[in-house]
Amino acid sequence: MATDAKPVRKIIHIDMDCFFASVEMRRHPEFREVPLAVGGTPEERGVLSTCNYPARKFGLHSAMATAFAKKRCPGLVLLPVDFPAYKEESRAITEIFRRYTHRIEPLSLDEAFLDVTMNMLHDGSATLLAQEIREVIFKERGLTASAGIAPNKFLAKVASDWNKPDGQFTVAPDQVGAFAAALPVGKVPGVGKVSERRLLEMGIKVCGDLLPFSKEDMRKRFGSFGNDLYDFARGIDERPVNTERDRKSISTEDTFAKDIAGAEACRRELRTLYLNLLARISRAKDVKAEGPVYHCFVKIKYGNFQQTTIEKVFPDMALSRFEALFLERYKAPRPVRLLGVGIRLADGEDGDNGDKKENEPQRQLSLEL
Ligand code: TTP
Ligand code: MG
Repeated sequence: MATDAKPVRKIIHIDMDCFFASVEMRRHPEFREVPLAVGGTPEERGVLSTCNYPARKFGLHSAMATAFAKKRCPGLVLLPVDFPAYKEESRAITEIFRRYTHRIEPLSLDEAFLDVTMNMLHDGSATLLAQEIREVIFKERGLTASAGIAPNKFLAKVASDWNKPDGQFTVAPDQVGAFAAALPVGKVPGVGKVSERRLLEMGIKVCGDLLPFSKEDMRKRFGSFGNDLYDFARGIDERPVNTERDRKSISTEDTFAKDIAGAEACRRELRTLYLNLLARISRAKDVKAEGPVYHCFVKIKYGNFQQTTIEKVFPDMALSRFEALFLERYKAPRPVRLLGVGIRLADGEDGDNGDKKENEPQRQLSLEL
């Protein structure tokens, strides 16, 4: 065996089952067995964010117009979207992931890749590890999750759908080629309805049908995605679990129960925030907060929701730097609703931005429907 061979990676993709609806069913157990959807009302021409599995039996799904859904399923219970609750739940689930690995790439509020290559809790069985993570989520949070386990992100993501809901599926390293070859092209992440139709017109139903095409051919037909498709058809995906994505700063902020007013009151809060920031920085292992310069910033949101941020470069990140920034910008004695302090990171550094999972551009659009 070649000594420079890369070790086989172990990637778990976790996707919560009917996430928004599950959080609502936990609050309202009486809706567990009846068709339930979360979304906008027909009056506001809303759409479903998601629906539970009893509702899916009626053909209901995300992004369907609520008015249409109600016609299809007159007994449908509709609840409004409670975004803060789902965000909080997402944070709690991520905390569970962190017990097993810090290589976490959230894709949206309810979905993440975990690189567990180094975790030997079950003698290196990522399958048993995924089982444990799902059990812990259920025990501690009362929600079910599905998981896919594979040597790369592409296959792990596909596999998490295989036994959904409340199930998991493993693609072992020696099954990769066969699994990919048999995969219907429409299941490949990134192949939308249009590409799928084009592929079907070419007589290509499963990834295996793509094997005779050269990389050049694939690029001509599908542009830059052709490269990925060429690899995916062979079960290859070298993309790392990217914990650094969009992580540009590390910060902490607080919205006060009651607006505070005056420089003195604000300075007291800055002190608490500053200590919090230091704690965050020390927890975020890969952050190199060792200078030579620090891009410090302070955020102020006033009682009227007007917001301002001031940032400057300093040779250190002393509390007095943040106080100086605050005093330079604060319009006393206006009431302050929120204060935040942070440092901006140079590209490539790893932070601990709790809001990172909202940065996935495509999903963010749909999540805010
Ligand atoms: P998904 O994981 O796509 O769906 P889901 O968790 O509801 O159901 P499944 O069991 O099939 O995984 O999306 C996660 C959440 O994102 C979902 O609960 C609601 C929200 N969402 C939207 O708001 N709009 C959308 O169009 C989609 C697809 C999801
Ligand atoms: Mg989901």
